[in-house]
Amino acid sequence: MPQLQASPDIDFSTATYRDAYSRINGIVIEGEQEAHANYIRLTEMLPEHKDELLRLSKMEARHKKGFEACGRNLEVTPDLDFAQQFFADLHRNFQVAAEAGQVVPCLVIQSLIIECFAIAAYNIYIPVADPFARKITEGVVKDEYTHLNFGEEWLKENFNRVKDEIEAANRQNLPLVWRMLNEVEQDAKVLGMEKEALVEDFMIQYGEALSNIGFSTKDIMRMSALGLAAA
Ligand code: PL3
Ligand code: FE2
Ligand code: FE2
Repeated sequence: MPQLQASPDIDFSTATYRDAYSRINGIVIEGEQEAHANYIRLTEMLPEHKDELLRLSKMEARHKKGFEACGRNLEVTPDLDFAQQFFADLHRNFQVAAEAGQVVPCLVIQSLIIECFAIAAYNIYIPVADPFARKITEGVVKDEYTHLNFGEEWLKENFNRVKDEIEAANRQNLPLVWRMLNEVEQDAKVLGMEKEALVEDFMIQYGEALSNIGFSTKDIMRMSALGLAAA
């Protein structure tokens, strides 16, 4: 069970490790930056939750700073151009929904899909991270569960009214996650993270979230299988 070992045998100073880290580090910095912006944008659609959403957005800004420090610690420059491309499709779908005032796809994209993706990635990364990054990531992942919970709670309260919209947002955006996983597979492997473990953890987090919101097991199977064949 290499993923569970406390001190994996990884040399964090090799050119290969640092090259892969420049893209992964770029991805998490860009992801945290977009999450920060997305929670601020959500205040326009959910003014009654403004204070809570601003609190979440500030946490995302802190996460970004933490991961910037992880890159600096390894003397790596994050590849932010690559990272913007990596998130471009999800980013566009969020913007289009926000402009149309559609809160449901925005919550599905940010609070369900992106947060579950982050939780899976951070959980798998922690046991293979360098000691500095491990400490930072352990703090970050705790926060991400509260962000996921925000989306779950709102979607659960409005479940009957928004069920179809959640399914539509899932159909549009979940296949993008599998594409993103494929794009990051090689670099993640260099960092000691297996794609299978990422997929498995993501499926568990996402399935649990859908279940908490009110979907049946049958719905969850149907929804989370979408596009998975491509992974
Ligand atoms: C929202 O709070 C955070 C959004 C960040 C999304 C990150 C996705 C990461 C996928 C890349 C897998 C490698 C992770 C390595 C961890 C440092
Ligand atoms: Fe975050
Ligand atoms: Fe988050």
